[in-house]
Amino acid sequence: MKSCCDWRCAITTVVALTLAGGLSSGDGARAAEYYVAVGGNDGGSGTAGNPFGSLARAQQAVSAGDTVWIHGGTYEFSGTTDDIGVLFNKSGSPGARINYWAYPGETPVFDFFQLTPQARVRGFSVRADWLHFRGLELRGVQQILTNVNESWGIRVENGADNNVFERLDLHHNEGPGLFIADGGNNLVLNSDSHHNYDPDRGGENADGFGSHSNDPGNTFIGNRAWENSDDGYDLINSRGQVVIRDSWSWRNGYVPETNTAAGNGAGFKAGGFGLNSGTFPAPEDVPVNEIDGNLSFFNRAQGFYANHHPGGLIFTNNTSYSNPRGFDLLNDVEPATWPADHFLRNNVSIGNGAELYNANQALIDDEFNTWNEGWDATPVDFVTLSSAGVDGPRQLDGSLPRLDFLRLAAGSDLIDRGEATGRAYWGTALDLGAFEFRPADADLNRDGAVDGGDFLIWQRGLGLEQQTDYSGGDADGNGVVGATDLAVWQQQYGQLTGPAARPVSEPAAGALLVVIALPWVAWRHADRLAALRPLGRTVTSGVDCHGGRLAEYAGRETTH
Ligand SMILES: [Ca+2]
Ligand SMILES: [Ca+2]
Ligand SMILES: [Ca+2]
Ligand SMILES: [Ca+2]
Repeated sequence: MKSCCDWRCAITTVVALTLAGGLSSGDGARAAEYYVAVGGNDGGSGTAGNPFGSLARAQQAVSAGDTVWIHGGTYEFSGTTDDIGVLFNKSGSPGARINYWAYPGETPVFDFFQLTPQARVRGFSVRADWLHFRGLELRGVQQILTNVNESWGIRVENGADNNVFERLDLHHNEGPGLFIADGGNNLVLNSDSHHNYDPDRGGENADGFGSHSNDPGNTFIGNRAWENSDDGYDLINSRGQVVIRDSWSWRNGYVPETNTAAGNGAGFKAGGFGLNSGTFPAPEDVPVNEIDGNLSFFNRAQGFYANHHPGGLIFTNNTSYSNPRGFDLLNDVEPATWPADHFLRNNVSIGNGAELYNANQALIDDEFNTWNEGWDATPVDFVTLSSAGVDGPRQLDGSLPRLDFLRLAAGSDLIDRGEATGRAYWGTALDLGAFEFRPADADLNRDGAVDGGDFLIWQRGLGLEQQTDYSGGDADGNGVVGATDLAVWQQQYGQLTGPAARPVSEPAAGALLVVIALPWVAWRHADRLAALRPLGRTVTSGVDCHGGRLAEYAGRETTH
């Protein structure tokens, strides 16, 4: 295994290994595949032609490394006896997860609305390790008793470790969509949690996602939380360190689809242990939760909230827009007793009632944010402030939709103004905010010249979507390969050192035809390799993986 320079690198490695385990687990020669379908037969063999009717039956059949393919349709749960829809208590093993995956192109829906015991209800209760859930929809978990707290869509508990929750859609549950009560190194990836509301407690407990475990390494990447009655993401009472990265949160804290106040309404509630310092962990045990690259807007209370956390939380490259409080850094620490300041770098706060709140300068360490250095964010810094499409379809690989919302506009002075954190970037440095600006550049094969070789890449790539770099032909960085990329190529044709070089006049139409017609000897093997290697991009791996300041910060002792 590669060496790690600090804990952030370790977390990245954990995520990489977690995913690798998930992706490889179906490849073992002896791995079996089972099928589940609505109306299937639990007395059958679970084969493609004779599927089981329930996940519970499939779980009896599987061993580590096996995959259960779940067909689309609605799986209804009912009765007054059981308080768990599906209990997962059989583990996979390292490198051999048990996969519970939606059959390709189909959406299995687990509907718990008719499950009505006199108890708090769990849709899925996950009490096992090395499982991978993918492509499932869970809805309708109810609060039956009126004198108890919330129910749960998915409750991760009893020390459940190393599970992956991917591309899940958790909604209209009377409690949190996904709640990690116990266990560590779980990854929640590209999942949605929305319209969850616990009416019998006035909506005070239905978060989109919650992680409240004593075990470290729970990680959230690429998720969306919206229209949940309490918070989007909540890390209160987590003694294990949590990372939330590249995720979105909006319109939390209301009775869903109304403007009626319900629960707390933080987009990202990044920690805290209540108000009684007698219950705080020892200073050395306070988790340094990391909140990086996230977008929070239209929430009822805060975009990002420290929630009295008695120690240094890390907020980097987040964008907070149109919340009453952009970054609320409430910190009840007695500096002589608890460890550190909240650490803020490269964040954007725009259009909030207060861009910064409870920001006691003795208790925060903030530089390179829009409220520092005179870099105020204004609307012209962004392509658009319209949030249209935020709840729209995800990309084919499950990643977040590619929108212009709150992306930096060309020429913004927030581009290349950030401090290095280890996060990948284009250009000469990290930008401020959640979305890195990718300059328009037609040197698609990264060989230092804009010429016919680049045109051929564009031609081959025409129509591609989900582009994240230049290699497929996306010259203007809007994620798709189309006419606007050809326009960039025309503009930059003949340049030798990229877009920063002297502008060259647009080639005449005749020249274009010549370019198309000529056999391009310049298209060599080396060019193809170069095309796969984005220029100027750092990668979050390797030994020197993070900025010295962060590494230094994470390890430092309290001296004040
Ligand atoms: Ca909450
Ligand atoms: Ca940049
Ligand atoms: Ca080139
Ligand atoms: Ca493009």
